[in-house]
Amino acid sequence: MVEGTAARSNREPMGQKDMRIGTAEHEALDRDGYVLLGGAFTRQRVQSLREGVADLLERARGGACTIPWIDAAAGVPDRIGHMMHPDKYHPAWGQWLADDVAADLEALLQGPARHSLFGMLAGGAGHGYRMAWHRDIGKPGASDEADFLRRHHGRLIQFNAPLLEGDNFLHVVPGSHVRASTAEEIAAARAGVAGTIAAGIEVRLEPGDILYYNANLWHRGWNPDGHPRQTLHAAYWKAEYPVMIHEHGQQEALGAAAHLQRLPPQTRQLIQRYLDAHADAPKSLLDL
Ligand SMILES: O=C(O)CCC(=O)C(=O)O
Repeated sequence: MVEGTAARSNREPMGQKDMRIGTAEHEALDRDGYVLLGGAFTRQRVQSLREGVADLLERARGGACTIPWIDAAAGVPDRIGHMMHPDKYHPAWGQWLADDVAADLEALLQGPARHSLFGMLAGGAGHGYRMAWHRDIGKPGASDEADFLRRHHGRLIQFNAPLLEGDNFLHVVPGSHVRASTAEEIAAARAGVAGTIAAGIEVRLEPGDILYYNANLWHRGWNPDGHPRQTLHAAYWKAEYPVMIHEHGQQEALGAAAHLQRLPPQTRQLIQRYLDAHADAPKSLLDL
């Protein structure tokens, strides 16, 4: 890895949400495969999200829902999925999406967005977390790899938004999202956690920041010493994409009438579009 960090675009929190994504942010996403908005959310917003997570952990400890734990006694969760589902939902994330995030997503995708996945990357208690370098749904080495990546670029967006300080656990290879993989990248993926990519950089995030990125950027999660981490992590697609295999199976949980009714309108719309895009025989992105 080179010594480098992702450039940040500092923005006024709140009140500016319609203007947050402009030419510079689109250019960054197209050029680098990611855009980092520094200081995008207020302290109060971060606090409400932390309280939502604390409440979720408390509910899980009480048996109201199930989450994976690194150390249940110490209250340290492992990565949690499906936090928009009724059992793990908290109004803090529904309100945050509606007030602060939905407009960014739709500006970056240049059109209506739909829910795909929403959860939290978590770590702590000295429990090491190491991922191999990867593209999320790519075809490294395929002859049509670059065409495939270009076809879907700007139509999916993923984010990491940390709630704890010093989040430098995501590594990325800038500009790797719309070109064929290099021999080094393919070898790194094959080598698993021992793989290295010289052009990889660490993304340094603090609470209130958000990194929007193309999930087919070469990247990895890397927290070998198991430092505390709570990072909201979610993915959205342009609404016209049918629900695919990797995100399928949420329609029953998300479609419960009482659940939909309690969501703020913009958040409900993101979920409703997922329900509308349901496919009985879902495909892989590789086949779209
Ligand atoms: O830990 C991270 O920030 C990255 C997670 C990741 O790469 C993945 O879920 O595919």
